[in-house]
Amino acid sequence: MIDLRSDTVTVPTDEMREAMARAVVGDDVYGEDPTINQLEEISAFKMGKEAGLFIPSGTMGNLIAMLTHAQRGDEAIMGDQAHTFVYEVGGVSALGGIMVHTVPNQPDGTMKLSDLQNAIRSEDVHFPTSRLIALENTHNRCGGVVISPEYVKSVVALAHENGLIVHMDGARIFNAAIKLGLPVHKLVEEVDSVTFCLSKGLGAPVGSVLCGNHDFISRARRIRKQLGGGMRQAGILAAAGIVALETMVDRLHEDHVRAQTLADHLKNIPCIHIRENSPQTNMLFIDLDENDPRTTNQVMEELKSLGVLVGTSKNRGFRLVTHNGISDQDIEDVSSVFRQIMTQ
Ligand code: TLP
Repeated sequence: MIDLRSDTVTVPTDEMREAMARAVVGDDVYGEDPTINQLEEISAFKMGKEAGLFIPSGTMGNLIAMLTHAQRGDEAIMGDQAHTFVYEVGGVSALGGIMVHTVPNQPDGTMKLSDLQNAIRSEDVHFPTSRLIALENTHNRCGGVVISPEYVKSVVALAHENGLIVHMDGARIFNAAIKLGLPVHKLVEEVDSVTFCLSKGLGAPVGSVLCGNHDFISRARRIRKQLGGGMRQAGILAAAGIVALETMVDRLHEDHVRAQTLADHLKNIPCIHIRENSPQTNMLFIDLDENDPRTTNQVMEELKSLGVLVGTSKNRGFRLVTHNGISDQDIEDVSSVFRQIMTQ
């Protein structure tokens, strides 16, 4: 099977497995796992923040960040296509009593500054308190698109002027940094907190890291424990994360090139439309022509029967994600399979 459903399907490299076997571990709830401490330090340094916190998943990282920044009845402003709004099971509201206030995401993944400004509540006894703005980079549902540091800066300026905090869901922030050719800290230097994932394009089996200042991270540590996310000898997982940061960042460029090659092949196939702006990083979004009589599910099943797994996207769309498990030959094979089923 050639699995293009997500970069979450990557498996640990041999080097990660060796590091996992050798990892020195301790009880992390006591702060005594040296490998986790090392991962947190490396992560904070890379993000240009004071401290880091190892978290089981990106979803829990975003949840912990928002529960730490906001109280029950506060409002979190985010895009209507944000992962935190669409794909996180409403956790911030269900578990934190935080109201979500969405504003439209533009096709480039940004939100208009005027929409953000209008979403910020004035001081009034009737209103919830606007507490934070959440950003996402790369932006998943908008096509794996890259958000520029200049835009982030303008959102943070607006937020801080109004007393709001900014959290960045940087699940794939390293893809954005590689695409822009900038050190990753340049993409997050203004934000108050950032989560990034080790278990997507970077290939580690488990884990994300939340970074911010010392005070925020010590409060986040308590919330992680409250949610049941305090892990014990999880240095065995952090060891893979360290290898991921050391060996897997620069190769993300290969995933971006392969996504572009796939787009170049597929654009010549009848009834396939490459979505505008796609691909910018490792996600290619395509749409099935409305004249094709098949449903996306039918096409997905046909692809599967020929050994190709893809994800679906809104309307008649598919998401194809390149990652460490996808080779140049796989790209050629996937293109042939698409050609076969679209021209039969
Ligand atoms: N995204 C997954 C699915 O949940 C959709 C995927 O396959 O892309 N932020 C962003 C921007 C993400 O794309 C994801 C995962 C997360 C957070 C959550 O990470 P995990 O899966 O570790 O909870």
